Amino acid sequence: MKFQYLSACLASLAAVSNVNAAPHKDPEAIATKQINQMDAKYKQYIQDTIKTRKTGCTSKNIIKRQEWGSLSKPERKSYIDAVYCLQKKAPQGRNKGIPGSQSRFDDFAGTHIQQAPFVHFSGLFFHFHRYFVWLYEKALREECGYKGAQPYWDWTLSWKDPSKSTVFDGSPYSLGSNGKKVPHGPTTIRAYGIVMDIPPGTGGGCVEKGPFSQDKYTLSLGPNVFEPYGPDGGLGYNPRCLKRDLNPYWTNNTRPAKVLEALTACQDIGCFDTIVESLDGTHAGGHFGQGGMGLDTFASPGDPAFWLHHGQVDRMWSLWQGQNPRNRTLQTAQTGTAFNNPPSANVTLNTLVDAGIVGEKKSVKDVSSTIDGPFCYMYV
Ligand SMILES: *[C@@H]1O[C@H](CO)[C@@H](O)[C@H](O)[C@H]1NC(C)=O
Ligand SMILES: *[C@@H]1O[C@H](CO)[C@@H](O)[C@H](O)[C@H]1NC(C)=O
Ligand SMILES: *[C@@H]1O[C@H](CO)[C@@H](O)[C@H](O)[C@H]1NC(C)=O
Ligand SMILES: [Cu+2]
Repeated sequence: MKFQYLSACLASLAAVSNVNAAPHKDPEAIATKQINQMDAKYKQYIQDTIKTRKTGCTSKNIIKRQEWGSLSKPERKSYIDAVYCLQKKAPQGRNKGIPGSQSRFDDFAGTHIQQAPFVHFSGLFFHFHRYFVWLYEKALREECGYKGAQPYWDWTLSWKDPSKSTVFDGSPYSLGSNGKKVPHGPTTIRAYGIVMDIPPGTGGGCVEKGPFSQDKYTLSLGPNVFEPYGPDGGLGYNPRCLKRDLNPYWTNNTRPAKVLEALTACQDIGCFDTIVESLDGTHAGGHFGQGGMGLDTFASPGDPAFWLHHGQVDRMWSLWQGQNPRNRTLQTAQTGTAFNNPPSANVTLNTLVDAGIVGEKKSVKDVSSTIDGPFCYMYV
């Protein structure tokens, strides 16, 4: 029965020789269409809310975050140059708990290592990462003269083969290529009480081509969750190349149907978080699909692609909030430690989000909206 349906479907696809012409047969095309409708509803909400405003976040000053591939080549170049700039700026964290930091860029990676046990598998996951990406965007703009917005990586455009993504295609307008293909076994990761073997992907060595390849970027911090561990709990200086290991097995978990499932399954943020952070969910799919530093749930911001991946995670939260903003924007759930271990207080709107040395503490309430608190941006 299943096979008959499949062959009929393939026959009809072959007949029109255009997958998009038969969207009723392709579950991913159907999911994409529904995600686009949710995206339109989200944008409408933001635009309707700010259009009559004279002060605060208005339609004049809102920052519009775009998908990486929709930026022009000069725009992508200016983003890459700003990241290089941050990687050359003097660190501020060396005598503040991040002894291995060589730059402002490393300050951010070190802050993530420090905060990791509180901001993953917890009620602070979305809040911390929203604030953290915003602080990074702010540093690029204010410390490195970047004029644009933080871009995002829409995984659903490249889930079948991430090496074809504009983020990882290795061109001068990407964030560098896959890692060099080197034979290797699985990587065992240990974090938050989880032990997991990640099977090898399609690369595994140093980024070969494009920005952030071996000759252009040296990673300073980590690893924290796989061997050989870096010194001082990953916060010491451990110079080496940036590795990647693009892996379609994992990016399969970022396909449109998975994104749609996460966006539609839950009315409450605890449920939504559990689906997004699940090991077979979209968040892990993007990290593990990138491989290399992406496997390190503590030190992963050392790969510049982290910031585009978490742009998309934040976009998913924004889309979910935007479907029922009055109910969902200020929801909280869970506690402030991974799997509530060790046990900690419930997260409330007054809980403080700690950004260590890269930003002052802000309340959960303040970072819950991208337009009502100190932030003023949207995803387009
Ligand atoms: C992706 O995952 C689905 C569901 O787990 C599976 O049916 C499918 O074969 C996978 N596709 C690829 C290309 O691995
Ligand atoms: C949101 O809606 C749910 C029911 O779907 C309700 O239980 C909850 O109290 C609402 N939350 C807020 C913050 O309005
Ligand atoms: C924390 O949240 C749980 C689940 O929502 C609730 O059962 C518990 O009473 C809360 N604890 C406190 C101290 O508010
Ligand atoms: Cu994180």
